Amino acid sequence: MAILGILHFPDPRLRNVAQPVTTVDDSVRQLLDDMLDTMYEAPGIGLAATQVNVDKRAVVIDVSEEKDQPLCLINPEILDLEGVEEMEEGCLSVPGVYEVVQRADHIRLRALDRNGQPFEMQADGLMAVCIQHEIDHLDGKLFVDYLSQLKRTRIRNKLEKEQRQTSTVADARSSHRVI
Ligand code: GNR
Ligand code: NI
Repeated sequence: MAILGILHFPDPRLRNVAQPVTTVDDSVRQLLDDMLDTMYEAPGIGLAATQVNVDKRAVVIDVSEEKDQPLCLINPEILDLEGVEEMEEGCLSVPGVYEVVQRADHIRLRALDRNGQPFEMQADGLMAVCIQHEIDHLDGKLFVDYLSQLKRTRIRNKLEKEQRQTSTVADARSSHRVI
């Protein structure tokens, strides 16, 4: 069990385009387990390796109510997109921000499972939105990229301010100062 640190917008490392996984070995399975722990703890319904600063095309998702249906996608590829839907999205890398984004509402995809076996699946609704959101992360893309420049700038300013405050508090704590 390990909880990994999650990068926050506008960290440039979130813009990295992740490398395909060449061999699904124990170290990749360990990464997926740590990502699941981190996602459930956050809590979130998905997490991409890019968000925990790992340069691999690996994603974990669980959109179930009971949080008992983990899905691991390695090297996911969209085969087909259909329809349009609007959903309010959030992102663990953009904490506290929720905005409506338009995406396909039905997708088909191919990926490797945690044993390295290729499989295909279809998804719609929240699962389809979440998979597209996670594959975007692997391509260095964030949901705020679909918003207007004005909204994105405001979000960046707000998060930068919060991050300055958080690091001031951390500095004070580590030097035993009271602020
Ligand atoms: O927890 C999350 N919720 C969410 C809600 C609507 C659309 C996408 C998501 S994914 C997000 C977790 C996350 O940041 N994954 O990258
Ligand atoms: Ni996200």
